[in-house]
Amino acid sequence: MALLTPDDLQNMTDALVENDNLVCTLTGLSLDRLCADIYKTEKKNEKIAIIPVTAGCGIIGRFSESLLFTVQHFGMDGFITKNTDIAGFYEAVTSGADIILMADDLAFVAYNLKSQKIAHNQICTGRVYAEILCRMPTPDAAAKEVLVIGLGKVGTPALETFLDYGYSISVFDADSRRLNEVVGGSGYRCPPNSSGKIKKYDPNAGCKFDKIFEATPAADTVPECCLTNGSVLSTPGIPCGLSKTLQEKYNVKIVQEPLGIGTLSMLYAVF
Ligand code: NAD
Ligand code: 2YJ
Ligand code: MG
Repeated sequence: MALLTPDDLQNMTDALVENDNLVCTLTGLSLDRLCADIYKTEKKNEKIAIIPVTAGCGIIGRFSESLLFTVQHFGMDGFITKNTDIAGFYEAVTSGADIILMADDLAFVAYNLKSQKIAHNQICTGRVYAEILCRMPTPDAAAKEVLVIGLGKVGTPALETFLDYGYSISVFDADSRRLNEVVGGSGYRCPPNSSGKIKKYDPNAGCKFDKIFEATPAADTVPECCLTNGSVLSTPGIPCGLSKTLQEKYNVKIVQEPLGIGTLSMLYAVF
């Protein structure tokens, strides 16, 4: 389980603003409007409580603050509870919170106290980063091709989105067992009815991809042979899987931000 670090979050406020602009250029929708359209929900003045959690590895510097920035940047009312953990939960509820954001080492959730809707960060992150690629216009409607690198808890829900949009999906994971499970349509969180629509990425076949999704905790996962000039990489993975050299050589546009995009997706999932 990859935990965020305070360093990962150092530039998140700038990154969120820059990515919002880039997503708008690529899709014609701001992140806020994109999430509203994904979940068919709208915010209604909900009060959002962020509860710092000390369990496991403990409080991560800048984590709660980055969540509060995200909430306020998108025009919502939020606060960080003074208390942590269960005392923080009590404080959130008695202070009139409608939605709670809280994370331990294993899960980051949004919970709507009124509707009882709950959202999981990994699922909502995979979905929104995949939707960004799906909503970009494709020059040739028949050529709906995407390369997905990393088939874990974030990458797998992204596959469902690509399947929903009718994409032909090439996949790669360093774990060959996981790769075979996904291509075979079996195993943990594998999308149903995917058989025949997901194939193993073959770096020797010479295929170039305009759209690439990456969700791994490793660097240099995006190979040069899959790139073409102007490829778009939508990647929640930390650190970035594409080297600066290849990014510049192929003029790759990269959607990547460490926390806020996934959090916005979670909030719209529970509105
Ligand atoms: P995971 O461990 O469930 O899955 C990661 C997958 O990547 C695994 O299947 C693993 O085998 C594969 N992998 C590892 N190294 C690889 C390599 N060199 N090449 C190809 N595949 C490789 O992790 P996850 O929960 O899916 O998270 C993936 C990444 O996304 C992590 O870096 C995590 O921190 C990040 N993340 C970011 C956000 C965000 O908002 N930006 C949100 C959630 C997770
Ligand atoms: O409240 C805090 O400061 C900490 N307990 C936050 C813990 C954050 N958790 C993670 O980063 C885990 N990887 C799970 C959430 C996935 C989000 N990338
Ligand atoms: Mg994010």
